[in-house]
Amino acid sequence: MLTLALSKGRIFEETLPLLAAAGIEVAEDPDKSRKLILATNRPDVRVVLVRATDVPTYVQYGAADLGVAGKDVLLEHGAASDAAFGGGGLYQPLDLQIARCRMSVAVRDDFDYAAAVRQGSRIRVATKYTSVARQHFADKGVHVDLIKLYGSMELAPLTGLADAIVDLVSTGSTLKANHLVEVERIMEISSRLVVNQAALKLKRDMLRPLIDAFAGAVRA
Ligand code: PRT
Ligand code: MG
Repeated sequence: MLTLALSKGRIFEETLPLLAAAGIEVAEDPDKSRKLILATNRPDVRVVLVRATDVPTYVQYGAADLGVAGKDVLLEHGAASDAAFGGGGLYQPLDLQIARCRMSVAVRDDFDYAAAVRQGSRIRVATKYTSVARQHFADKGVHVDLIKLYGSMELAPLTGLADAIVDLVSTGSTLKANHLVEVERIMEISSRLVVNQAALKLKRDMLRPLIDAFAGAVRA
């Protein structure tokens, strides 16, 4: 049995065509059922639905053989995971080029970020991505106080919790609707295939064709 960990929403939706290229069809619609384990047209392949941030954990511990996770999630997971797992015990064979966005710094449209940086002020930054943010500002020599949030980062500058946020941006409409402006792009983000290293050896005959089909679909 192969177990694939996916999160509901954009990752699930955008992984479906890749699965189709490997001849796999998910038998149920996650929006219409409350099931957390979904069957496929292949009796030896199933999908488990987990929170986006939990995908690397399921794969690392082998509860899922493979999964799809954003680079944002993988970077934060890698920073937090036990060194004994050698960087998470996760093999990352493919950039699937799906769920693309960028990680950026944004501030209220009336906040002069450039001036704050120039003056060497301490900037309060709210984010879910504390390790990427810490590294980014350290590289720039900008002094920051990081405030860890788990959601709705956009609210932080509007309520005075923070001067800036580090968040994901795709169309930019969420920033715009909340009077925020993007002042720095930190990195491009897309989702990666992650595979459990032990499974790669033990289930190679099942995994290899699937990885190859995904790779072919990404190139196409
Ligand atoms: O939503 P939930 O709290 O359950 O979990 P999650 O946010 O971790 O999952 P999900 O499904 O929303 O995101 C999964 C992955 O999709 C992320 O890890 C990213 O790699 C990727 N992705 C791609 C995005 C976006 N685009 C994106 N736009 N994830 C989140 N957003 C959010 C962003 O945080 C911001 O609030 O959408 C808003 C901005 O969108 P625009 O279009 O208004 O700019
Ligand atoms: Mg979300």
